[in-house]
Amino acid sequence: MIRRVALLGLAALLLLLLFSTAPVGGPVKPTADVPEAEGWRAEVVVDGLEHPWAIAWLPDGSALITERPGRLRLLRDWALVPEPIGGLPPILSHGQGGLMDVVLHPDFDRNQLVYLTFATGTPDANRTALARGRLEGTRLQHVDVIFANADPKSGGQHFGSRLVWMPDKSLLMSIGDGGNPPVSFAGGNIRDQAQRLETHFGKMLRLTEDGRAHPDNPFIDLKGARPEIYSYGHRNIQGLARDPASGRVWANEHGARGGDELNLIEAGKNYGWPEVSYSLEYRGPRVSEETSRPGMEDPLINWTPSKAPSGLAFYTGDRYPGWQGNLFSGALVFGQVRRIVLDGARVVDEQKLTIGNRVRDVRQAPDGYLYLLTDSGNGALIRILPD
Ligand SMILES: [Ca+2]
Repeated sequence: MIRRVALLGLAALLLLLLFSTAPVGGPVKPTADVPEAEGWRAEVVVDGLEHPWAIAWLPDGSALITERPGRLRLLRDWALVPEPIGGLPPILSHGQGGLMDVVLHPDFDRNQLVYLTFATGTPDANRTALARGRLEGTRLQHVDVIFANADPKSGGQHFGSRLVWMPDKSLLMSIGDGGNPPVSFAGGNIRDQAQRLETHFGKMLRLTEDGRAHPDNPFIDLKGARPEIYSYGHRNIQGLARDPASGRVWANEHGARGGDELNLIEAGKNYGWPEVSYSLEYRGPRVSEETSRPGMEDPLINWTPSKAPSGLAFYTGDRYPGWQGNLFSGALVFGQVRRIVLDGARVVDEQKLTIGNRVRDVRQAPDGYLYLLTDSGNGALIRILPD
């Protein structure tokens, strides 16, 4: 009798395994609210910025700050120089687009090269682009647009765009999916392009320092594919960071309603959008019935409801006890920064730093402190201090 019950139990277990519809990796539990991080305080360094988007620190302790309407500002001796940096390429300020990310070349000390991502064109036909120029005093000289999306889109949504350097001085650059329905492209919703290797929409690119396709890119020999593509199936990556010790590249991207994601980015991989998502359409129904599929990467975090992730930093300093090796992800909607504790490639804990304004960027400065840019209220640069 006992043996028969055991056999029945075993059969039931086998049936359960056989017909289980759970995805391979298991559903990614949403993280809505999380506990407050302790041991920190915020102080405003400077304010009066208009929609600041990104900050890059210069070797002399000053910094460059982008403002989305198309200005590059110089912060010198902890004060904004009134006159913006001159010599920028033509920038389209429209909706979510404008001047976005700024990074310095790894050999900036020697070559003074500054890289900028921005929207260019017109409200009806615009592209995400990458420019490079040499910083001489308060002006960019020898400015070249070294990459632009091969195809124009219409409207003011989903431009991306963040940059991060790889150790071989190549550059990862994110480009958004082009916008929500009914924004169209080639007879369908433009967001479907995130799954099509023929366009740059909804992709992570890997470029040489001159803006060309990296020769090791995963689809470089695939006929019809854009050679710049590094990974695909992204909606709109707004934060990008690299762990210099492990080499892991982390990105956070927006869903529509819910389903914002943290992903570990690897060459050639498909991150699912819009075929696989935890997101809802703004009008209510699911974007997809599927949240996971073999051959597509599951997010490490599913932020539902949306926190609207922005800048992302991997913290390597020692200014705050216990924070080394953590990710810090800005949140536009909740006016927070999320502290994400990792164990290798796994997320093991998440906390929040409540700031109270939309956080657009999070960066670690050479002084070892974390700095934020807020783009609501009186746009500010904020320093996080241990308390
Ligand atoms: Ca995804």
